[in-house]
Amino acid sequence: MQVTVKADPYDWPYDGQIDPKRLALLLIDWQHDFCGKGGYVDKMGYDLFLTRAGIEPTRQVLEACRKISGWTILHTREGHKPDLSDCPPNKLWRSKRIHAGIGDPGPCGRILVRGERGWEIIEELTPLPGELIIDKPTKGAFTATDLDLVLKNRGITHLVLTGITTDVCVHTTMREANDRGYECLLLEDCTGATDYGNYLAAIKMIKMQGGVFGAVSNSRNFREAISALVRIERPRYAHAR
Ligand code: C5J
Repeated sequence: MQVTVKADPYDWPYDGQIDPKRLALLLIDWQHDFCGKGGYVDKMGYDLFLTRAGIEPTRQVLEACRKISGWTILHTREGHKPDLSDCPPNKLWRSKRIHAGIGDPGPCGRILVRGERGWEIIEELTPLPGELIIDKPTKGAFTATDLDLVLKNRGITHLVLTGITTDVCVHTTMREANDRGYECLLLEDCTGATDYGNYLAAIKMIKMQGGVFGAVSNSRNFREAISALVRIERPRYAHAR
């Protein structure tokens, strides 16, 4: 029996079977700066409700994946070195122009700077020992990082994406992954944008052209697929909690 995730515009993955050894769950930029009070997104004046909406569904997916040993779970963090030497001048200029200057002090420490409170991953989704963390100064997680190398070394070919924000770091990462041949699935209730229209548009873009960047599903469908997998292959996952 094949286990796939009910998704749009095709049941995922394209090659017809979830294989945990070849799959990574990506948790993109679940940092205080993007969904916490006093962080970067808050400082820009956007509604935190939109970027926080995906926290609980993502927590449930994370919990389900953690029950399968060997499953790769990978967190990313956007942020810059304290001296901002890895921050392009135009990115810095734009942020200062809207009074949310990268490196400026704020209620969560210096905005988008590594090591500060705002840069840390929120408590609900804190990485466990053994889970991978990729730090990136960029929107896309494949640029200026060793993400591709890390995934290839593990034989990973399929990615399930969650994170914030849908239209920026999640979309950029999904596009980068798709161009590199990874088979991608975005869980639409496990993500959020700073603008609801942009969220909807970002989801729609993925599904165009027969799934131009992959497919879209939700946390419930994904968790159902995982539990079917564990039931079928119980002897193989006898070590699962
Ligand atoms: C943004 C991100 N929106 N993590 N970063 O600047 O999406």
